[in-house]
Amino acid sequence: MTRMTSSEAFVEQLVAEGVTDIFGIVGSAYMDALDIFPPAGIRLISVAHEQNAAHMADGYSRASGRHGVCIGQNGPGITNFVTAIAAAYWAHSPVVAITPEAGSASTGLGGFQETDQMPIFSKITRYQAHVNRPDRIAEFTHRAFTIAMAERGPVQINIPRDHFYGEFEARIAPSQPIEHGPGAAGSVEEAARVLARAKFPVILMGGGVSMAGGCAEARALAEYLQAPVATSYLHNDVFPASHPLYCGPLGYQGSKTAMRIIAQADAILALGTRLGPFGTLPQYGIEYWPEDARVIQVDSDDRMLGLVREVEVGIHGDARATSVALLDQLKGHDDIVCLGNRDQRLAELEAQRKAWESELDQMSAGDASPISPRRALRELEKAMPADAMVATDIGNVCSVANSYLRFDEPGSFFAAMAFGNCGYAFPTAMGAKVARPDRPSVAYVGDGAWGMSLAEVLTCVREEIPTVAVVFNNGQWGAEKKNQIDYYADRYVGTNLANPSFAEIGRAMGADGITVDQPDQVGDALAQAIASSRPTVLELMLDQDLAEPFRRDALAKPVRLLDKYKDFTVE
Ligand SMILES: Cc1ncc(C[n+]2csc(CCOP(=O)(O)OP(=O)(O)O)c2C)c(N)n1
Ligand SMILES: [Mg+2]
Repeated sequence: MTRMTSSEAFVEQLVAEGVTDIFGIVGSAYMDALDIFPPAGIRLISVAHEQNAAHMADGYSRASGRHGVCIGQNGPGITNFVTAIAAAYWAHSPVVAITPEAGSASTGLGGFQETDQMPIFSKITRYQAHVNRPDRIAEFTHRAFTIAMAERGPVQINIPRDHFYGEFEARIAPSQPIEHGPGAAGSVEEAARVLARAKFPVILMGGGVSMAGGCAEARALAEYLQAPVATSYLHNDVFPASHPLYCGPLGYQGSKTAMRIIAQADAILALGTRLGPFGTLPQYGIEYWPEDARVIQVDSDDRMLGLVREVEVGIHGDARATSVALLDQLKGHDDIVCLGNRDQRLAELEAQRKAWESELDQMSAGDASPISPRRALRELEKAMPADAMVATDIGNVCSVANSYLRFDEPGSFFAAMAFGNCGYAFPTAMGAKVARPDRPSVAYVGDGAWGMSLAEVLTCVREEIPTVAVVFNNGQWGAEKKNQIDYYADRYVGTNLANPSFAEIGRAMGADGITVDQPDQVGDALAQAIASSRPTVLELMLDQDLAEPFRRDALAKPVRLLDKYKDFTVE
């Protein structure tokens, strides 16, 4: 025990948890602690909006495998976090939101910048600590950091601003990593029996595989069975795209190869995926989920087992440890059925892969100006350096990118995941760049969503974070306009955009700005932006072509009963 002030105990605990970077906006509420960030070796990355600070913390954690931390002023600074913490929750990112609160002496009096900060985050965090006494600040901080990583999600440390002051004897705990095991032995044995008997096993790998650091172990299992591997929605980077067993991603704008292969499976090993409902919806008119297949699901969160789809074997285990245990078990089987038909299965995979690639090539061949979205995505794909990290936003063009984003290393793809908020990609790519300055970091963003993010170009310049924003300028909130085209007889309400030059705005903010309207210049422009090591806004002038909408599953043709609205239907 050492005598310290509350701010010192808090900052020392951050140091013990390995914190070196915190994203946020300065505020009086925590200034006493902030004052000693520099001597503690902690950098405050000062941003333009707190939502983006929390997205940056998310990107930082996804790129580094460490905690991402954000902080802001009590009240409005903290409520600005909400959208990004919800996004981190569904991305399973260990983000630590430090939320200074109005002073405890005046709680409930409606003083300055007061709101009850605990209920707001109650459904989007894994753990909430309210620091009820200054002398417990290090203890609560330690607990929050431990749970964020163990349970893979955001946590909140809520600190009444007066609790940064005070003196006491404090103990600083070392950071405490918690390992998950392979799951119950009986379940692993049962799963191995199911896999050994299967004629056409397919492995579906989700984010849990890379979060567990288990990509190599999962790959070894796939190779042993010679089982094709599909990746779950927006987790394209958990298996190497160049591997002969890889089929590509499932879900919206995913790979037809993956869909046509998984449709043939008689057993599915769902590894580190909750089988999210949006990620397994029919696509391209293909009802690919094989309803009769035997399903084994492995997840480190027991609540995910059997949640969305019924499973025959549910294993509460870590994707890495369970892969190792399953492979061990399978090595004890001398009757693995699918090894007998390996050549037919691999030939089928190769045929499906060729068919989908040539379909993609055909769809991506347009050479007009403005550029067709698919051509732009193909050119970006070809020019993307192997070590690049790519974050994608929510929008029509960004979603189509799912078919064109291939990676050989885990920790390379940071999509907006299931919360699906516009404005996710750019700050996330910035956070990733802070975590991994040695790797190029690129965000794909639609022009509508860019309006939510572009202020952070200021941060890129001020804080020297050379992120590349590829802005798809199609003059529309395209993904939503597509619904008005398909369901509302082209009645456009709020979906057309009149844009300035985003490249010029970028330059005015001190970044580089490039506008490209010729398809054959896209790749060079990306290469130039990455090589320059300067924050760059790369604006691509696209045509207004739109792919399939997001939510055919959830929309219906309009019905109007009142006379006044009778024309607002479709034929
Ligand atoms: C914060 C937020 N607001 C609104 C939406 C609804 N939404 C989904 S996609 C989309 C349009 C995106 O337009 P843009 O960024 O220009 O990309 P495009 O679809 O044109 O490629 C909107 C408004 C959302 N997902 N998130
Ligand atoms: Mg757009």
